[in-house]
Amino acid sequence: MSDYKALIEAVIKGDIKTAVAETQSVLDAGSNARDILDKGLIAGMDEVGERFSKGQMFVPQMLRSAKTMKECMKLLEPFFQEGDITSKGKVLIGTVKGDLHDIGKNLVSMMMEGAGFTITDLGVDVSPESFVQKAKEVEPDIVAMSALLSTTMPSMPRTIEALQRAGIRDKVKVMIGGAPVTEKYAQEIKADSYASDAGSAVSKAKNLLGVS
Ligand code: B1M
Repeated sequence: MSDYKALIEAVIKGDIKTAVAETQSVLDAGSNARDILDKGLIAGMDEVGERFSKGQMFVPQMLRSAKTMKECMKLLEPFFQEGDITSKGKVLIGTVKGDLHDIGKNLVSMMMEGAGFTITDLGVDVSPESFVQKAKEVEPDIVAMSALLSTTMPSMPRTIEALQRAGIRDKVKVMIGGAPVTEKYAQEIKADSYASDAGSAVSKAKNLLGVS
């Protein structure tokens, strides 16, 4: 059993060098990537969030921790690739308007890509109009939205309404997720699916499209 204490500490401190070295060292010791992600990197970010809520950490430190996590994720990325040749479906993904959080969204993209979906990633702060414009262009099977702020969640129903106005709501499935988002909210705004984490986003996407 690996101990992720040093990795968690390095993520909290935003110590990129130590965190990357620790990630490599637990990988070399035989830990699996999923475990490192969940029990090391995400556990560290959860503690960062806690400390931020209590006023013990501030935005610049949060940013540094986010950068640290991103650098470590680069080492884990190859382990999430399943190497499928044919696409399981097209996914258009973005973090909604007003929201700059992209770590969770990138993780969802990465896992979906690894599971064989073709991803178009619009990045962060994506307006309903941008989702619609790109959806017309790439004709995705799934429009996937991420929100990390309770204040940006209303951009999700706005995007669904915009898809409706553009006449493409019936041609796509809508999946939503992000820390403040819930299954109940997904039902309220008539999204087709909600996923609580990147792993379940993959299985829910497969269910939505009826692929295995
Ligand atoms: Co922000 N931030 N932040 N932040 N930040 C939170 C989200 C917060 C909970 C911290 C706190 O107060 N405890 C809080 C939100 C409160 C709320 O509204 N409920 C908050 C706040 C308030 C803010 C600012 C307003 C702070 C300020 O300026 N005063 C500001 C807003 C900026 C903006 O977006 N307009 C802000 C800024 C930032 C940084 C830029 C400094 C940085 C983001 C850097 C980046 O992303 N490039 C940041 C960070 C790092 C965080 C915390 C600490 C970590 C987020 C994260 O990356 N988690 C976060 C606290 C926390 O979540 N513990 C916090 C790790 C990531 C893997 O998890 O993103 O949840 P997550 O993704 C998960 C699932 O949610 C799910 O799968 C992922 C992995 O399994 N998922 C999906 C996500 N999207 C999905 C989509 C799907 C399905 C599943 O389908 C489509």
